[in-house]
Amino acid sequence: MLEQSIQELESSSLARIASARSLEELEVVRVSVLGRKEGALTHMMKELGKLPPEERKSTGKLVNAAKQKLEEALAAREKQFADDTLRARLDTEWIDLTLPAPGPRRGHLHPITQIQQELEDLFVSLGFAVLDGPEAETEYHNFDALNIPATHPARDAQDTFWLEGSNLLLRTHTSPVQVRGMEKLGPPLRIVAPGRVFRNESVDASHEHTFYQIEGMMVDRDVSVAHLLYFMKVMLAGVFQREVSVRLRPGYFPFVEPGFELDIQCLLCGGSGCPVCKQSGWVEQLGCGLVHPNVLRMSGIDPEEWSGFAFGLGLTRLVMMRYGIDDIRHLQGGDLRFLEQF
Ligand code: 2NL
Repeated sequence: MLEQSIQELESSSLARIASARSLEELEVVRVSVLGRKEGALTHMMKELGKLPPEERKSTGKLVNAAKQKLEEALAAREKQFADDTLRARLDTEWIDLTLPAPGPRRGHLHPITQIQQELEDLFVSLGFAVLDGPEAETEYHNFDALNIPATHPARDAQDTFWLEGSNLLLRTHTSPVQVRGMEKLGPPLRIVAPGRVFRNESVDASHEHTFYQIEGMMVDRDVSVAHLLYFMKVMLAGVFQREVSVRLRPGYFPFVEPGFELDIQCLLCGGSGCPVCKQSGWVEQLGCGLVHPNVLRMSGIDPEEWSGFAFGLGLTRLVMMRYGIDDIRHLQGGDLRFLEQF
């Protein structure tokens, strides 16, 4: 009786193994036949103990033979699936060994560096010299020489990184480079000072402790706001590759008098109002003014004989404006998927 069930189970299981169409289906068959709890053959093996001893041996042999046969059939079918998968891959994937090697991957300059170098070239073409200076500065060059009083909040440790064990600080603007330029070159002069500057601020969505700016100044006889406006318009037209309309508003910086905030008419909407210009039609672009007489005097230039204009702007804002980038963190982060677009 049991012998016949074994035969039947064996042949039906072999048929199921042969018709299984995937590894998953094969696993279902394995569990239902050889599974430790539910397997039909496993159940039969447990039944053997109930047989009289003389039958137990021969039937046991049969069950074991069936088990071995089924295990082999399962393994063979499993290998067949693996072989089929591999063959399918070999049929679709191939490597062209005659292709030339791709070569080393080229990097490129960060968009902030690109715009800095463009501005340097532009100002050189206008007769300006590009100056460099220390990032760790004296209190005198960063503050006193710029007419920034000891009571000014910028001089507080909350706003400036002071270096321990020296009188030095991390420059908060590139103005000290221009102070050094005035001291060294004397008038007349045209200089720009691009570079990295530092503020002691907690970092959030719109604040970084390290950022990039460019400042510039021209000192000569009878320099006026008209000269200032001319150079600002040439600079902005160069950056944005088109004519720009500008307007001046009063602005306070201790080192200029008068001081201005310069806005450009929004490049995205042309002045009719959009989210970028917050519906005003104008976007703040830079600070500027005529160099304060105290500042000229402290660097050894006679304000009765000479006058000058000066300006300063952040390079990040300029890049964002040029490419229509809405989040400052894209530029500060190192994600190459973003940076490789430029
Ligand atoms: C801003 C405004 C400005 C200056 C920077 C300057 C430098 C010297 C003398 C006079 Cl040595 N002025 N620089 C003048 C006006 C504005 O920067 O918003 N910068 C990011």
